[in-house]
Amino acid sequence: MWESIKKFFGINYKKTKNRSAESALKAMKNIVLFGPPGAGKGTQAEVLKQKYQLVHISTGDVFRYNIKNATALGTLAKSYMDKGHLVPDEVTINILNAEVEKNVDANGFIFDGFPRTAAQAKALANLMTEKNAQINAMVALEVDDEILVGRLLDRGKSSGRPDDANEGVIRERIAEYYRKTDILKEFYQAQDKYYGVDGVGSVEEITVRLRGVIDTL
Ligand code: B4P
Repeated sequence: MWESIKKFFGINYKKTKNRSAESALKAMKNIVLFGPPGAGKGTQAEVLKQKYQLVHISTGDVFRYNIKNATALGTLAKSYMDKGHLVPDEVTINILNAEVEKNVDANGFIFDGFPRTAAQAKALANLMTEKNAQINAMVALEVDDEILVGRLLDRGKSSGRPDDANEGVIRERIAEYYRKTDILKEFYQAQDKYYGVDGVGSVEEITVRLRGVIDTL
């Protein structure tokens, strides 16, 4: 199974015997916070980054910042986000790499909303290998689709986010998740790094559940 997934993602993990590389592997905590749109990734990442002193990278936030500042990247990202589609991999992967490079002294990262495709997962694995680091866990917030739609419509009343304002666009985002993103569970399951957490309850209750996983890493 893992062999076929490795082939699918084109991954070539090199085993290192270098001691400093091994200690880097131990020292850093890198977590992929995963889940469908509206699962609460951004909400929980805000809490967890303080708790564990990790750098929080949200590709969605980077795109929204660029939209707000009317950059070329913002214009491009908006043309996809407004339809509920994913921004192309090449652009998103470059953004992620640049965000990681800005934080060379980090204790580790919370990746929020990245990876979302097979190509992004492959790029993240390669980046970690280059840095003698690894992804310690994919922690997934599990929430029913109808609850997601309700949460996002609710946020749309005040957020000003066009992708939250229209139920059709919200449902397209969820469909895009099942088309391109959901498959990544298998990728991390095959490495024994997948942890599913019930994402329904109060924000505080869910943080306790997430900490129950992260504290064991
Ligand atoms: P993102 O910015 O990643 O965000 P999201 O999917 O909308 O939501 P998230 O899960 O973070 O939910 P949140 O905490 O905000 O993506 C936006 C778009 O950017 C994508 O559709 C795509 O176009 C593009 N994009 C981003 N990354 C990309 C990538 N890697 N590749 C390609 N394209 C990419 O919570 C949602 C709502 O629920 C909030 O209102 C919150 O208050 C509420 N909530 C949270 N927890 C709750 C709880 N426990 N109970 C009740 N409500 C809760």
